[in-house]
Amino acid sequence: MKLLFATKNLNKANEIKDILPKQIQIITLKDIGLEEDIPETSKTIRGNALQKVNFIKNHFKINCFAEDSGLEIDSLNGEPGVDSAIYAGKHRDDNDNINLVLKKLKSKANRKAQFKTIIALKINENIFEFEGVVNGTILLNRRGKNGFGYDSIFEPENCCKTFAEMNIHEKNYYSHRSKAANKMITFLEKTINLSNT
Ligand code: ITT
Repeated sequence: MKLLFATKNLNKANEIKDILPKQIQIITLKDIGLEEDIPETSKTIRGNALQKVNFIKNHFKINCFAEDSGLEIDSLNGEPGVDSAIYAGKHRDDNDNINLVLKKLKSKANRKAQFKTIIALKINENIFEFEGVVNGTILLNRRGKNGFGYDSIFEPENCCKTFAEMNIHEKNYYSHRSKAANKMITFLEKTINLSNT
């Protein structure tokens, strides 16, 4: 089965490719020649995932999935949340976003947070949603060089490494994205004859 993954984020694409069974092949936005940004104007993570998948289906008429993810910090009332990519501004800079989080948490004792992913899958005209959440802690300082976004300051529960200290397989053992993707894979394996699509 061929499915378009509507993302411009190569890290996300690599993480998901790492766990997909070989019967599911990913097509990228590059493969369909889409260079413009897909609008993400919703106030929720779920709304953005739906917006991305509907945009692709309406314009290209192909089965696809999209995901939106965010970091939700308890003592910041769920911020940065849906604004995770642009927390420190529209220039979308991971380093600036991390600095802002660390600054806002400076006086806070509670550093609990969660990463959340919602995947929206559109097959023909039907939409299916899959959620993945991982709880953890925001560290005082960055640790590790791998990954992207807030990986270097997030340590998942029951682990002593940040996501940025893990390789892709280790991150996929814990991550919000792999939890949502594994639910989608189980759904596809149960409901669709992958070898005939
Ligand atoms: P799309 O093309 O898929 O939209 P994006 O990078 O714009 O890619 P989002 O809109 O979902 O992705 O933005 C989510 C932001 O949340 C992302 O830029 C990171 O800052 C952060 N984030 C999401 N998942 C993350 C992860 O696994 N590790 C670290 N940061 C993550």
